[in-house]
Amino acid sequence: VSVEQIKAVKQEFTRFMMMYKFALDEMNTKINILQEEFQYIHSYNPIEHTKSRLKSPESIVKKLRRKGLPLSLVSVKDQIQDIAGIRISCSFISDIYIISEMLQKQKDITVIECKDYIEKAKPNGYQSLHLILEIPVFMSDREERVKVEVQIRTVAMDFWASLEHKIYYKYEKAVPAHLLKELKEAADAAAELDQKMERIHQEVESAKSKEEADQQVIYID
Ligand code: 0O2
Repeated sequence: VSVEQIKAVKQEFTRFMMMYKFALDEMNTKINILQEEFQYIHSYNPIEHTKSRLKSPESIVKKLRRKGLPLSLVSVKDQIQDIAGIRISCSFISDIYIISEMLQKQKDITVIECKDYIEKAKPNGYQSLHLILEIPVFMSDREERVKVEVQIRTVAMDFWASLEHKIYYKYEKAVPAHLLKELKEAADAAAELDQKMERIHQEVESAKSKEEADQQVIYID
């Protein structure tokens, strides 16, 4: 293999990853717009925080190997759906579905997949709403449709998932049974807390709406 060939491959890969970076930028802008506008109209912010990342080349290669796929950009583009990933943490369960709906309704977004691990949690207790969305990215000489994975969850679900992820990697995927049991109990406790917070939130929101409606009534003597 010549130096020129290596240079060309490197350049092609950098261009390929740039496409995902632009898709992340676009999706982040969409989320920021929703957040800002929602805050203005409803006087509350449905998003606690967001975090986005591009999958590292090492993780991409690992995933290709795990799935038994060939090492090519075509198979990466077709088969790996989370090269560009955004995680949105919300305060309440209802916020998750509000954000998801607002994104899914946008005309330039194609919904490739929607996995609801809130409606039906994973056996280990994992909860989250996963969307695979495709958006157009316009570059100097071409237009590409690029996939972005959006994970939407509550702060409690996120807290649990980060601990579980750490434990999973610490024990190199052979987590002791007692820890798995405790993690499942923690997930159930987090789900219960989310439901309780949701009930309180709904009560406060309906009191707020009633107050606003009352203020709009004009009394004429
Ligand atoms: P990382 O390190 O976050 O990138 P896929 O493997 O993505 O093609 P799969 O497994 O059907 O297909 O996707 P799914 O179920 O939508 O899960 C994808 C991502 O969700 C994972 O990415 C994790 O980020 C998260 N996730 C799913 N299950 C769990 C879980 O049990 N615990 C935690 N902590 N996170 C989970 P990666 O690529 O596995 O990992």
